[in-house]
Amino acid sequence: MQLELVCVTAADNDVPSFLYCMTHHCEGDCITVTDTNTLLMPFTNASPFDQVGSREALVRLTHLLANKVPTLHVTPKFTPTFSGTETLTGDPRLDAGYRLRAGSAAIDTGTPSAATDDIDGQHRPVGLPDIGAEEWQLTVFVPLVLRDPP
Ligand SMILES: [Ca+2]
Repeated sequence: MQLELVCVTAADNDVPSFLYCMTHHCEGDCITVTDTNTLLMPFTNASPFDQVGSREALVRLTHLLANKVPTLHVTPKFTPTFSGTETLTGDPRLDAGYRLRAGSAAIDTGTPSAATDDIDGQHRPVGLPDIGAEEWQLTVFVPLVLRDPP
């Protein structure tokens, strides 16, 4: 079984874990989880991995931004193979709508991925890829004054 997650934002959920994997439910002998540019906050742990039988798990994490996630992986019965782990910490500075704000640790800290649009349907990346569902874009409001001609 293959599970690929790209540019996910998971925040303020009322559950302790983002992703629970149990190889007992896999077809075949292995589960492969590829997780790229994911933003998590807060969770007790990011990914518990459990096993029944002799099946194996491969976990590829690339550019995970974890904020208030004290334990990334819990492996109660076996040790999956982790590769490409590149975990970042920092404040994602999400607003009430879970959008990135200026100064976010997620801005320009991701890696190129298959995602070509963000959650708002806007093209991504802008500059370097961002972590999470949204690609932050600087918005400048310019005052407009209209007058009647003299
Ligand atoms: Ca960017």
